Amino acid sequence: MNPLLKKNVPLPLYYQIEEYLKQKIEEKEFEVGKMIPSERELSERFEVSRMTVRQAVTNLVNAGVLYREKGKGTYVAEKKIEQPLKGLTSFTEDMKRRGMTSSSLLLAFDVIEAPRDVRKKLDLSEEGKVYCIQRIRIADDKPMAIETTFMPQELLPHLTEDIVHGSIYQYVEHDLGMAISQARQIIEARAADEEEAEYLNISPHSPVLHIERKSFLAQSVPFEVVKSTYRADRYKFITDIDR
Ligand code: 16G
Repeated sequence: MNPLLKKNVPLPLYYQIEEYLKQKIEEKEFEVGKMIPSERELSERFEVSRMTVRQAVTNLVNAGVLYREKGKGTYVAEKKIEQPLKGLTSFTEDMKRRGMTSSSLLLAFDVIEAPRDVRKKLDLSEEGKVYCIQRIRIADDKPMAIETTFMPQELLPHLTEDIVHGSIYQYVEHDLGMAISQARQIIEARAADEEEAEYLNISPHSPVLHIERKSFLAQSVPFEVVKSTYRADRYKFITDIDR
């Protein structure tokens, strides 16, 4: 038996190889953005079949620890951003806290008749108009999410493209002096469609996290419904739970 693997433990070989690769990444022997040894090299190193190695590598690719480049090899992915599910923060604040620079690419800034579901969620009348703002949120020059924000026009009559290039939360709180008090957020897993994949720079059908947030000002006045698509290979959401 190869000394790198343990025989007397009830852990499958591919799992042990996964753990080995993760440890090498943690110890920075395999560096972010660099290629890991080929399947052939790894199968020789562990003295196992290439199928076993492939299983381990595929699992780590699916978990976002590694990524494959067609015709080249398998590389170490950047560590995912850990986003706490506590505290109602904005993208700009989240990135700043991590020492990253945030920016947005504005895809759309329109005033439209609210779609039915949005109208209901924002407690609007039949004629209620909303801003429909679509932004790609970028951190350190990399696209992280596509966000579509709906906000009642009558609540923010002077909103401009310039403002939404920056931080909407900053504008609402600091410039308008309105307090953002709470939100409800739903997270679901999905596969990226063609358009999302292109904007997020991932392959079509890659896993993404779809998040819908409805946020309120004081006195439970809803002020935004935001539908976003986050790269599942770049983000994980963390929550502490008490019993
Ligand atoms: C976050 C929020 C989004 C909010 C935005 C404001 C999620 C899923 N979404 O991206 O609801 O509108 O921040 O960001 O957390 P800004 O102040 O930088 O414009």
